[in-house]
Amino acid sequence: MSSDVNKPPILVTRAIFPEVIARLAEHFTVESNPDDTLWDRAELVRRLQGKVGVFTTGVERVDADLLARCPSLKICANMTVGYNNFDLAAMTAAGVLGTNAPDVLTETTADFGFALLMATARRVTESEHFLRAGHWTRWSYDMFSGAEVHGSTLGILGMGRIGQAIARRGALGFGMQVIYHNRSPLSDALEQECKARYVSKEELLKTADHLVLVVPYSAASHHAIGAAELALMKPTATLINIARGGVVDDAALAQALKDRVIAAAGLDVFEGEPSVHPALLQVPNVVLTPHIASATEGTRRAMAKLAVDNLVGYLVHGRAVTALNPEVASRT
Ligand code: 8YV
Repeated sequence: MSSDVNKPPILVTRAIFPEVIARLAEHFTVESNPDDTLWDRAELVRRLQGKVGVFTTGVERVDADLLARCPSLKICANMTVGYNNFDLAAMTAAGVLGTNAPDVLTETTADFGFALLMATARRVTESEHFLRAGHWTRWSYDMFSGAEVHGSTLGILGMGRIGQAIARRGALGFGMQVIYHNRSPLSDALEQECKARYVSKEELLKTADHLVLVVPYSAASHHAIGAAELALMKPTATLINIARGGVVDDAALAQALKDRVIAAAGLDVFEGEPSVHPALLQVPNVVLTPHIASATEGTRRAMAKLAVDNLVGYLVHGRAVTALNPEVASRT
């Protein structure tokens, strides 16, 4: 632990780039976790005692119970854009600022969404497993034939920054017709730029050849895709989830993949991850990746830097860069 009596104490919950710790140490007394030990909640609470700030990675649950037990805390800075680990109302009530890391991962995450779409539609991992298992003995006309990507209809559920970046890739790069559903439609100018058309959720499900989920997780989006929604989709359709586990009912999806209700799925996020529903591991028509959509070195550095900017900005200069509940800041 770097220590200086005049520097406010903060906690970094997981191993992170050395430059992050070095920069934080210029301003704070930093307790970090270079061994990347997974702390349970009791350990997290213990280590948060006396800390004014915490650098979090998007999975540490911050709720009323934790805040009551960590009264010195002033800011929780996620290095992720998603912040469903924060009970923001409880944080606001406790006068604790929450920050996230938007924008810096948009294009990288959209790239991955497209990679997963293409791998799923064109059966990349399924065919690779076949090859590695030594089953490839001859060419045949229908071997691993998949779904067309170019010129098909791309559906997007959740049209924030990442959804828009995926829309641009689909429309401009692959000549796809892009339809989307969102809490509210985009402005006309943005719709034109993304070449995307707003539709009802039902039309989205029925019409998309490839449906990409990019909606934030909340009580409202819990199981937004379950058995009933999957039944509305085309039997040739693919479903891609790069949003959050819990947006999809994974048990219902595994059953739908087994029954060929839809053709295939590509999943980067899971309910209860890092556990994966065992039935998903049994079906061949699903591409599974371990929550890596933002995982390029440059982007992860940028995400971590933004969390540091928020900690330094708020605790040293009184102003965070990307505050989620700025009303807290204005109260101090
Ligand atoms: C993170 C993400 O890597 O930013 C987000 O919301 O989903 C990813 O970029 C992930 O949340 C790590 O927990």
